[in-house]
Amino acid sequence: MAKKTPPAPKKKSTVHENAKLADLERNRSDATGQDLTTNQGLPINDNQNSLKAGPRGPSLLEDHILRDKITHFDHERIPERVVHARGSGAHGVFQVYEPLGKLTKAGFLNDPERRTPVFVRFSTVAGFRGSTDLARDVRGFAVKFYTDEGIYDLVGNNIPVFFIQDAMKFPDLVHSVKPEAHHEMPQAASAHETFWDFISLMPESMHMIMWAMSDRAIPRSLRMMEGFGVHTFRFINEKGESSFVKFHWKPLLGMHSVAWDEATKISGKDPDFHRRDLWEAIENGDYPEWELGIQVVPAKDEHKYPFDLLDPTKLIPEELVPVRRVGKMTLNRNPDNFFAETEQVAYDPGHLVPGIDFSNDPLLQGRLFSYPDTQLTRLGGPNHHEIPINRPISPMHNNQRDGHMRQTINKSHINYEPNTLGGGCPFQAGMKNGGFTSFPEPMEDMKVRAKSEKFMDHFSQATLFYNSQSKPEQNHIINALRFELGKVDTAAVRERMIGLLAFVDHDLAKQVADAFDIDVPEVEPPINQSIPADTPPADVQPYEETPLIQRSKALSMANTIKDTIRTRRIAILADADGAAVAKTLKATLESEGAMVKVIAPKMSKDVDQSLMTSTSVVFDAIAVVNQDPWAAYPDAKDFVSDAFRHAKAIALIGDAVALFDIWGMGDAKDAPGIVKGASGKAVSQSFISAIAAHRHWAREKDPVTAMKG
Ligand code: HDE
Repeated sequence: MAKKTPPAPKKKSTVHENAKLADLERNRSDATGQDLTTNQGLPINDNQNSLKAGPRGPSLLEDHILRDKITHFDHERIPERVVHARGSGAHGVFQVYEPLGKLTKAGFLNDPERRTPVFVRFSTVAGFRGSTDLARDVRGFAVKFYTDEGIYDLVGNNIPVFFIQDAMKFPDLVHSVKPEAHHEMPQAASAHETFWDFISLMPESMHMIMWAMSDRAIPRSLRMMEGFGVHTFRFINEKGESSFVKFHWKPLLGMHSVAWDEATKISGKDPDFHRRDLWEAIENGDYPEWELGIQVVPAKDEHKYPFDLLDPTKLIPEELVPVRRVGKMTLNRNPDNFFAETEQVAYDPGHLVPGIDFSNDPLLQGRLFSYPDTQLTRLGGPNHHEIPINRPISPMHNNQRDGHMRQTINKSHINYEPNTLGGGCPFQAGMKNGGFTSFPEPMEDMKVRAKSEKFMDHFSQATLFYNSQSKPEQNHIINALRFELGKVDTAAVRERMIGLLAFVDHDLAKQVADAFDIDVPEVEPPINQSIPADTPPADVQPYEETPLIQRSKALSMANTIKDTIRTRRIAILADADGAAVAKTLKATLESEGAMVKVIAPKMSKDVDQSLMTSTSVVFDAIAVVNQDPWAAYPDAKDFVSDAFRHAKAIALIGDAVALFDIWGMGDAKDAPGIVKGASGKAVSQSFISAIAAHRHWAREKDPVTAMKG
């Protein structure tokens, strides 16, 4: 699939980037060449011994140096985020391709020369701050834009829909998925009773469940996942005209995932796998890039679709409203200090700039309250906007004062408005000076606790998602559900889930039920269920003729870019006899942008890792040079058989192919994605194509059928 080349920016201006860098610089501390001091700047003479009444006597309360050190240490931790506690961040820039003035007056979306600084934090939702990166979970994808008109936060996820339709249910959802209240287990996993008990009673979650059980929930890399604003927002242009908009982030490296068995093994071998991958890519200059996409719905079409634009459990199929790619974000700098930047960053969907506004999505409306509220506890008070990572680059003036940890020293005693003593300042900006105005949406209705009728269709898009998956992707969903429900003790919960799945797709329900010997109830299928097998994917039919589209090409990761091995991690197993072959192959793969490690039984010059310290689950592909010495090592067998099980490209060079017979994997040597040749040169081109294809899922076996023999 050809990669779209974005139009080159006319001229690069770094003025805004520099403003943020200078702002952060003022707060950076560098101790190189400096003496140790207390927090008050008192030079410290002895950092080894506390002050005592004699060498064997008790410590003295007067030891202000010990107290200065220990008091600060005692308060080093702040509460972790209630959700999204585990995260990794990076700085970067955003640049729009061409002015979007017809749609929005937002300055950063209108000046292609402006490089707007951004800080992005990716996260998992359910686990604690130290939990594994490879949990089956939604990933947060939160972007803070430091624009000329103030901070704009696009606080999204890597899945375009959500579990629930109304903020009222969020605490229930989160309580159910977090570790259970009595014994605080399991960590970072939805595979437990309380979650599925809740879900089995929430049919509105079924679309999201399809995504969460798909490979989207176990990404290969944070750099290789899509991002979504989820809710419908509004654009407003200079004329005050409004349209609805959904935001997308499209990764230029394509979207890729790992296998579930691999994810569980990575969690043991390298729980920081995603964090490390992001950090290393940026350190190596392989800057992750995403294009910003927008789906725009004119105001007049608000009620045109069979779903409600305000319903966060629905997406707008790209076949109905194409995604227009309007700009590019590049992450180009790792934080200097995890706590100061990644931990203290405070996102808020309520941080808006003129030209962008909310819709009435009831989930979004609830979020507007939650984010600033939670920061009061997490960051300790109302001045968290003064923390360097949260400060806007645009000037900030108002009459708010005081509070915990106030940093700003406001000079005037005039802290009210209107005033004459301060010359009336700070003035209301007014619209002409870029003052923010909400879209004047007409409102007249009864106060009710209710939802619009279109919110009640809980299954059509769950079925659309399932229908749109390739066969291996469908199998992964089935197996994820078998795994998750297999961790549920209460039979009635499992049965309720099978009942809900039957509304999504009868065969899906049947295959999941097969692992538990549950009968699938006969249910009235939703309108677009059980489409004929020969229906081509990505049918585009005008809405007037077909109210619900049946398959969407954009929903399957099988259709993502597969033309590059850039930044892919490749292991070459080669001892001294294979060193020359390894060296040439490594050079060829690196010239294509891959990251290659040579692995031998022992560490030595030209060897990056020993067999003992490495594992194939942290690589995308492996090559084995020669049969010797690998046949003698059980670890080498695990290395290769895992790579085979996880459907990775494997190159067998020289007589390495014999290993498959020695290890009882003889049938496997002719499977897809296995490349054989006498030398590195002989295999390199086919190996590169096999790696670019990412995974060769045709090799997988159905675990339940396999168990049955
Ligand atoms: Fe959040 N969410 N959320 N959320 N969310 C938080 O805010 C909340 C929702 C998302 O890297 C919290 O600062 C409510 C949808 C991300 O710092 C909290 C509801 C989406 C992050 C909160 C939702 C998100 C958060 C916890 C339903 C995708 C991490 C700490 C009404 C569009 C941001 C914090 C970061 C974090 C509340 C639903 C994304 C508790 C009440 C939908 C990426 O305020």
